[in-house]
Amino acid sequence: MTAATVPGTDKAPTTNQGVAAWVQEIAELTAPDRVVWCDGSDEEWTRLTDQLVEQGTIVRLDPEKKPNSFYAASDAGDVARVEERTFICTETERGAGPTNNWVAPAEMKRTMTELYRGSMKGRTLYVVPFCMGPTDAEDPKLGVEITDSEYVVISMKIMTRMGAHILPLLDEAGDRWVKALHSIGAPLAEGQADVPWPHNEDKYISHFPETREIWSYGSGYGGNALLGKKCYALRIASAMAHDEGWLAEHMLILKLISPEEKAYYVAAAFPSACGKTNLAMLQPTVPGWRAETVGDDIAWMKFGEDGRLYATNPEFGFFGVAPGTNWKTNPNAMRTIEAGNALFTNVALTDDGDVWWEDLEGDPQHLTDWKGNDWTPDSGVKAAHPNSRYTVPIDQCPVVAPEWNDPNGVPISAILFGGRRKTTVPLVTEARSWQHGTFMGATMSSEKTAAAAGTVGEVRRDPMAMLPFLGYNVGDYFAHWVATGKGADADKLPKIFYVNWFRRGEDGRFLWPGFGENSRVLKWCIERLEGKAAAVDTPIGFVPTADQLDLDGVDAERSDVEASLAVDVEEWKAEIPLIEEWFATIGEDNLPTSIRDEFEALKQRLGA
Ligand code: GTP
Ligand code: SPV
Ligand code: MN
Repeated sequence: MTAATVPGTDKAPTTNQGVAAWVQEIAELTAPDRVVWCDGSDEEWTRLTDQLVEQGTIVRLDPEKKPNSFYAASDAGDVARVEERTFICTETERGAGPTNNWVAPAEMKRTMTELYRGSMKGRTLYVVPFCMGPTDAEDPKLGVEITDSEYVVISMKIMTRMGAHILPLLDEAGDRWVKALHSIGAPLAEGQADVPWPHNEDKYISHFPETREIWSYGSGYGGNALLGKKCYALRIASAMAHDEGWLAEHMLILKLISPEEKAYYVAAAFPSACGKTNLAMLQPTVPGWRAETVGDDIAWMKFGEDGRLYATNPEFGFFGVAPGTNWKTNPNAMRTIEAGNALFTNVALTDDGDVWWEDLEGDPQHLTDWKGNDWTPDSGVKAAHPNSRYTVPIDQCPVVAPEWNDPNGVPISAILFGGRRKTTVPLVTEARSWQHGTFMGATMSSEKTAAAAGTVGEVRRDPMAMLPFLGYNVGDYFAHWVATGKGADADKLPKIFYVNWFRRGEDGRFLWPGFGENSRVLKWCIERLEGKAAAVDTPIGFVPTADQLDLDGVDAERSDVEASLAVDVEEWKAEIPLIEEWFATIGEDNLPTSIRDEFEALKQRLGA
């Protein structure tokens, strides 16, 4: 089939010739039955959701319970990001760095071109114009995703600013837009019946940071397929940020309002499934404090004219972990979901057309689990996949900050780094300086979660929670962080803290109650900024005692809180060889000397 014969190819609603030519080129390569330019309208949503219901990919939930909402179950082989199959394709291997899988761009393009050849046969090629971040930004970050998945189109509508209103920006963009190519890699032969979740065993999630392109193949799931999210807003954007002098980070953005009605903005980097969405929608338990949400997963941070660091959320929706979310842990997420317009993936389906997942209220006696099997409490398996998710628009969140869509962003006062560690890392530690905080971020570690395929629970270094999301060399990234601090007015820089909500007692229980109670830790951080709270100067940084935190009415044993705050020098000495190993992976040539200096200073303070 030649391009001219793919119906719809010539219907480009943009004057940007580069976009039209690229769509034509991809239509020619992938050979779909038709090309559809998405407008993001409600009619389009209805048409696509109706079609997906008909195909058996999604199920409409009872509108009385979840208006305009749907349930999808993926194939069991396509449930999470695939880090082993994620590639950073820079001209040199050093460009991608030791933490990424690297293949030279020309070689990757050769391989994938053959995979894409005819990969959309029997399907529709959708063109999705989108913008990451506010559309009225000075330099709006545009993209065009080509996909052959209706599920991806409706997910992109929830997660990004997409559709006809992006076209005027694209018309003016010249070549300042990202080509984001996605195919599930499941062509249909003439007359071949489709399956509910088509995908391909052979998966490639490839990035070309130097030419700002993304090529994704074989997966229809989340971060593999919604290319505006991790692929663009982190991997490609981190490379842009490095070149242009800003930061693209895996961080939530939270607004805290003190009893004196003073607003503070906090950004926090925790690895996948380690509490960003929950902290972003925090309902404080400390009297007098309020919280509002600006973003739950990604922050783009740039210096403003006043010398402060301003953050914007490039996304338009939440792609939240379902299990563990309930009216007690995250009431604001529950209210956001109740408002409707949500897509649930790999949760369980109730007999009365609603959804359920582990730890949600209710005591269902029968469900259809995420694999489509009958489930009862005696089944002995989880009803929802541990990485099951809800996708819902951010503006439905009852505590969304009014300024969430402000193109100038919000000024950040504090940055939190945090991982999931059973031992060693105290509930909260304040860094001595930006450079020390950068060292903390650079050496943070976390137990692996179900958000990525692989072994859950294994401790790995996850610098700034960016290990799977960095589009260039990790050593250059650390240097970029250090330089960001050096180039700024120290008084205006955010203070950096290291937190761990996940420390455990010998019997495995969490020492800290977490969730809304985390507001007590945030209150201490804010009071540190204001010079109002005390701390102990320990070898690893400033750590409060239990007396120095506001624990009035906390839902925890005093001794547990004390244990959560303990700095155990022996445990920290045991971290030293692990950090040494991590730095060896990065390579001394790549590691900034300032980070090495911080490490030597830590060793000295520990007597290690
Ligand atoms: P991604 O969307 O993958 O980036 O995850 P995330 O960082 O947004 O994590 P999320 O807030 O969705 O939380 C992941 C899991 O951690 C859920 O099962 C939560 O219930 C649990 N969790 C979140 N915050 C806390 C906390 O403070 N304490 C404890 N014990 N668990 C928490
Ligand atoms: C994460 O894994 O950090 C997520 C989910 O936020 S995904 O979009 O799949 O990356
Ligand atoms: Mn995430």
